[in-house]
Amino acid sequence: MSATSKSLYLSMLCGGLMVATAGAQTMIENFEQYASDADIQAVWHPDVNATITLSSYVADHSWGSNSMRVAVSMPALAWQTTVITGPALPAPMSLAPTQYITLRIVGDPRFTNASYQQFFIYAWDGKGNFGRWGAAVPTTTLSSWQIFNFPVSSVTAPSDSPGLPDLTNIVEFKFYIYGQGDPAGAAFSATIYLDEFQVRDTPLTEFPPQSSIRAKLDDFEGYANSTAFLGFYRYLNGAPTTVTTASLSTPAPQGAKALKLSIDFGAGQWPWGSVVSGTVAPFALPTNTVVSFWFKGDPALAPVADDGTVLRLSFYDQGGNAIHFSTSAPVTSSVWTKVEAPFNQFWSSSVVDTGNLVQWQLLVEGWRGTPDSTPLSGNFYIDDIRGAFPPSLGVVHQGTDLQLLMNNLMPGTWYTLELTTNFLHPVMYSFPANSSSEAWPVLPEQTTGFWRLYYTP
Ligand SMILES: [Ca+2]
Ligand SMILES: [Ca+2]
Repeated sequence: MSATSKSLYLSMLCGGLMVATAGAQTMIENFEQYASDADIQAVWHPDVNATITLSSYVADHSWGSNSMRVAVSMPALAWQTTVITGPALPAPMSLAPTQYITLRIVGDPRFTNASYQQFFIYAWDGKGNFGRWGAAVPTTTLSSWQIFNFPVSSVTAPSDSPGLPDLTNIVEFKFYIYGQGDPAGAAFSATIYLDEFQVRDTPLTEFPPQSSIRAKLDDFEGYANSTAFLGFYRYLNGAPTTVTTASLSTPAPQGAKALKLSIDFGAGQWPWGSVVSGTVAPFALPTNTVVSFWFKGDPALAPVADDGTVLRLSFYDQGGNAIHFSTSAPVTSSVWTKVEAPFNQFWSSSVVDTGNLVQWQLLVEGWRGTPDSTPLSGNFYIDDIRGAFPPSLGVVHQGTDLQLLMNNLMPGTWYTLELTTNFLHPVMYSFPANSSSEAWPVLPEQTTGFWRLYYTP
């Protein structure tokens, strides 16, 4: 017995060590080693349009008490850019394509003065080649820390680089802050903060706790007319040559109203039109969610349909990152189709906080086509966008007793719980969920039990 325990203990320890390796990260700079402005200015060197100082402004979940404050002035010059040069690394670094370059950053709403505002991390190799990763400078009006996670594999070579860097021999990093496009906007000054510049095997994510679910996204019953609809939704089209017009349509597969999108697709390739919802209180799409909606397309598009003929439903988190579900067949179908989108069929090119989504978008793309494709119009109908959330069951210990734990409940929804010990005499209880999780006692004398929990949408 003791040999078994010993080998079990050892195998658990190995598991722990492997996890540690898989979660490896290298902190390149966290600004904790500096005691004064002079200390940080001796190591990091801005150009004449920036001043760097040591700051005690740090993110809630960061380690330590220091960040770098960068005050920049952006004259009204096309492509105005400030460069902050970091120290030569103590030893060359090797970055794996599967890793992430991660940085904490606080942006500044004053960057909205510019028609182009990007923050880039540049990396040099030992032979003078360099590449970069970048994203828009955050301009949220709520001053707060954001996280950039750039896949190492997404490195690109700027036009003035002799070539992509050798990622196994990185010797120096610099930060480039673009603060003007062409033509330049008005001159402005801004302040950003940087911290915890690191290389990680996984993206750094610090999402807030998951919000509650939102069963009904929209059934379009609540809008008196298209003006009321456009008080909540706005149009977003792929190009000015595509025009979307929304109205309410009767009859509908649910209630009395459905949404009608009349889209005049412009000439050329990839034309798309969409409506984007207003921002709502954060809601979650748990991983067992099935989103469903009714859709009716337009056979007028059938002659031009190709792999660019797509219906897409997207959900956005508070950082503007989206998950998408797309399907093609309903776009050219003249009959109402109930489209079901399980969570695992949504896709994304970024890290999305699916526990706190705040917006959705309904998009129809006409075709991939060719540069010669001619304009064409179509009418599309949508109704009753909702999420279904199968509840889950588990038996857990509560002190010395057992209890049945019911999760993924929708507060306010009536559920039916069936209990049986022998399948002959099931007992049924109906109850309204008061929260997303509820417990049911298991009687001490009960040695066998079968439970079933369900609701009727
Ligand atoms: Ca720090
Ligand atoms: Ca409806």
